[in-house]
Amino acid sequence: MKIGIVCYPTYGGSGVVATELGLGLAKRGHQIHFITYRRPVRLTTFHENIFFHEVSGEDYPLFEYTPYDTALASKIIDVVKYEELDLLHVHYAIPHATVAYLAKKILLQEGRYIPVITTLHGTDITLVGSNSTFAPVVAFSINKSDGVTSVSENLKQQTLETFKIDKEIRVINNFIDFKRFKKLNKDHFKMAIAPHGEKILVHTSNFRKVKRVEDVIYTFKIVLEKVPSKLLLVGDGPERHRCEELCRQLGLYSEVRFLGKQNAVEELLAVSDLFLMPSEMESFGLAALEAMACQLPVISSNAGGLPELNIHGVTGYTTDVGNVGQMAEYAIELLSNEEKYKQFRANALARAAEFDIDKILPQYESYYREVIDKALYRN
Ligand code: GMT
Repeated sequence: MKIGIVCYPTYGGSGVVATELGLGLAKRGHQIHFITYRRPVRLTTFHENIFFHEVSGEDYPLFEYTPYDTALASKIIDVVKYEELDLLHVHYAIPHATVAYLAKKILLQEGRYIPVITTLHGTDITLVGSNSTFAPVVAFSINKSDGVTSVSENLKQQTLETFKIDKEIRVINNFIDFKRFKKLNKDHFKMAIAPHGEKILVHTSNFRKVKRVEDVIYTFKIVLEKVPSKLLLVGDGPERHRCEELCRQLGLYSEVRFLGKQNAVEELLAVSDLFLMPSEMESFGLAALEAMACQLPVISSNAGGLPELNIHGVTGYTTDVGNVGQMAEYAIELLSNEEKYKQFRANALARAAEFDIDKILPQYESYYREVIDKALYRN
């Protein structure tokens, strides 16, 4: 198939999933066309089946903001026509589902029907999409997509509760590539971070409010009273500065390392012992899946789709949002009981294996075929 992928090219989970999906599909022989304003961060290797079409906005003194949506729609029309795409798969509803609909309508006038699949990733529904600034347009655009997928059952239910949706929503979970995310032997690195054999707790995110990184720090503070440990904070975003200040105020700064954005996250996960994800909302929790693939048990909140991934008492523990005392208690329990910890580690890996890229990609492929077949019938 010739597939156009529209996504945010940044470190956000939706862009990561879209890029890994494109890479995986290209390896399976499909031709993939990324259409976005910058080369996606995870698109680092050359592949003969991968093409990148950059959307560039025109600056004009009249525009306070460059009209990206218009430029994106025009680029989509171009790529669909000249590359003869079979399908357009847009990730994150805002504004991609809306722009895809506009492009589809324009192409239809020229006698070409391009089927569109929208994948809902989370905040495009829960945090941003449900806001009245966007809601009517988001609902309309989802309903106008030829196919809609959601990354968890919970997000599907939230979408149906938030909007009046007359489309079937197919749940296709996030996935993981075990060639990249696996337990690596990085003992020298571990020694540098924790020279006295301290346990290493880790959190990776884009440091937005919804991630509640402060809860990670408060949890760590309690753990540190009982278990000699270090905390790795990986990623960057609006809350990072406040978190750095909090660590200073709590006298933790020398026990915590802020590592900023990292490309080789798997190397940091490889040296860690426990992953923390206290999010306010999380449609799936890709970062937790990456950690589990590297054999890390997860202590997370029970928000959104997290309990679908992190099985309480099996792969880690889940608690109510903000219950740092309980999170710390669970962390201390796991880090102090070697037998239990080993079992949870094995369970985390086994659970992650259920989301192996080789299991999830075929679900996308067969959904693509279904949607394309329906569109051909329409023509
Ligand atoms: O919130 C993020 O970390 C970024 C966000 C995005 O849309 O880029 O991630 C969402 O999509 C990921 C991939 O499907 C999911 O694994 C994350 O759980 C989800 N984040 C939230 O729901 C907050």
